[in-house]
Amino acid sequence: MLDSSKYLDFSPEVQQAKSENKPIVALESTIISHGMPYPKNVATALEVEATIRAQGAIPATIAIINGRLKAGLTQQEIEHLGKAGQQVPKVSRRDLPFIISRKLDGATTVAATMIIAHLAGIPIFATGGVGGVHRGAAASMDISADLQELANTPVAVVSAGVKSILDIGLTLEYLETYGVPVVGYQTSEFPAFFTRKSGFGVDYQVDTPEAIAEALQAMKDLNFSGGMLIANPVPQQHQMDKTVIDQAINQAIQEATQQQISGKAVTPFLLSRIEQITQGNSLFSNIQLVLNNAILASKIAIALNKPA
Ligand code: PSU
Ligand code: MN
Repeated sequence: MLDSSKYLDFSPEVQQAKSENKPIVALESTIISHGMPYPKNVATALEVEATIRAQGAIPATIAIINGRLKAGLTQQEIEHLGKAGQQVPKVSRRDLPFIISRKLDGATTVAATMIIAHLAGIPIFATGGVGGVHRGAAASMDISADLQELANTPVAVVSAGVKSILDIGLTLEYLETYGVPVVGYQTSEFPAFFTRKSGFGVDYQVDTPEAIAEALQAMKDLNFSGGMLIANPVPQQHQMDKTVIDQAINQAIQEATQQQISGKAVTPFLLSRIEQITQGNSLFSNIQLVLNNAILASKIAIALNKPA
């Protein structure tokens, strides 16, 4: 039998929640170190945790500290990941073995967070946006490892869709090929992170957390291997102007091409340039949609915990 305790530590709060069978929501840490600037990244991470507790669930922020996989961080550890920012390695699936063996710190992407959440027995995870198929991927082959993780690891991810730094249509095609259900929460349209609409539909519109939990329970009972992508649109009042955000994204992509940014640096580069170009307006929307996702993930975690 798999023994993850050699590598994985639970925080006291998450340990207790597990022993009392309380609902738990996993959170990622690349968004802290690489997705937002200090000190708003730390304030947001703590506010997301508080939001989950206020809903009646327990947050488990996931990262790697000194080579140990962590389900649940201390406030000091969150502060460290936020302050050290880009100096903390961004860790996806392929990086995990070496960050562990070299006893380094790591900020986990959606893919790595799903792996650790699964080891920790946490089936639901809230974030802002997931990685996907980049524009121009036919030439660059830049496709986030997040999509393969959604195909293989049974953890449901609540996001606000994907940013149009990606090719949204190809991202959805990829998910279809790998059998990942794409669910719209109270929407029939897949959201584009900063805006509620993308022009693409979802596979299933689901209107209650309980109905999402029922579908997840069926996947679990039938031992399905992959996850689910739950798309929760940014609240109407925090949505961005489409023209403004499209222009910022196009400019950021153009700069990335000119500066020959490649590999794992692409997504963090685009995120920080978009924030600078929009003079912080996109950061505000980003924070609001993450909080909104934390609330929905908490409700799903609570619904999953109720006996059927
Ligand atoms: N997209 C966002 N915000 C983010 C990320 C993506 O809108 O913070 C982060 C997530 O951690 C995601 C990772 O898992 O970037 C994807 O990186 P890549 O495209 O290199 O796989
Ligand atoms: Mn990539």
